[in-house]
Amino acid sequence: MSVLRELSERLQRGQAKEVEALVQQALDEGETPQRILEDGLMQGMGVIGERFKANEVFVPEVLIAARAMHAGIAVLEPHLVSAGVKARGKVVLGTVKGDLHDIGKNLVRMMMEAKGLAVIDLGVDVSAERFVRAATEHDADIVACSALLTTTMTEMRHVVEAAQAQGLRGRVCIMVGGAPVTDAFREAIGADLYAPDASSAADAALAHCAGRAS
Ligand code: B1M
Repeated sequence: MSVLRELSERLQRGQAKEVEALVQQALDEGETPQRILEDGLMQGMGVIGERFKANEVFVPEVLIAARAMHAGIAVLEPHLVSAGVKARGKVVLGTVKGDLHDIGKNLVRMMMEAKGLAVIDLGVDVSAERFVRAATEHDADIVACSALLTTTMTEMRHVVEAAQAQGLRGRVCIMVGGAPVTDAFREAIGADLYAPDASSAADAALAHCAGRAS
């Protein structure tokens, strides 16, 4: 089995130590950092994302695979930086003001990172003003808002309004998601993208950034 294939499979099994060692082995064998990232780590996490969407694996398996992915990226990161590998897009992510739920948001971050997107994670209880400030500071492509409560999902409207007030609409895409959020709600508040799960959120974000780049 090739080292990249084994890397992908060990990652899917969440074997962080083995993933670290295989990333180092692949580097020693002369694989490029880009290929290790895309054909090893991201490929493995992509399989997990698809299986999660199909209800074949669940939150714990995704979290364990993501931990293995982070272990591999930690070994790879200095080589990625020196090889000048660029992120495919920039996302400012957070759970909206008043809401402390972060398990789904963290899955969204992991899936997005696995697709090669740079994610600035603002954490939980994030005000509309903070989302917009961070989007400006980081020159983000996407502001991604998560909410788990029917009482806090209305905060997403404030994010759209704050982006509008700062002249960011049209420049920054606003994506919304979380258990009570629907596409009809997205439309009602004037946000741009809705995704029902973490894997679809990463796909939609990547498609948006790829569309902007071309
Ligand atoms: Co809370 N809670 N909770 N809670 N909690 C719910 C959400 C609730 C449905 C439970 C219930 O009553 N049955 C209910 C909400 C009711 C409603 O508004 N409709 C509820 C409540 C009421 C509350 C409190 C108000 C309880 C209280 O104190 N009286 C309180 C609020 C605190 C606050 O936020 N201010 C509260 C507190 C908590 C804990 C702190 C104890 C804990 C959170 C821990 C944490 O996140 N670190 C907690 C938990 C764990 C839950 C449940 C049990 C699980 C939520 C979860 O993590 N699911 C939940 C009941 C349930 O769902 N069974 C519940 C797993 C996660 C992977 O799914 O986050 O939906 P989810 O993410 C999905 C998708 O939604 C999507 O992708 C993910 C997976 O693919 N997604 C996005 C998420 N964000 C996205 C963003 C995107 C795209 C997709 O684009 C940007």
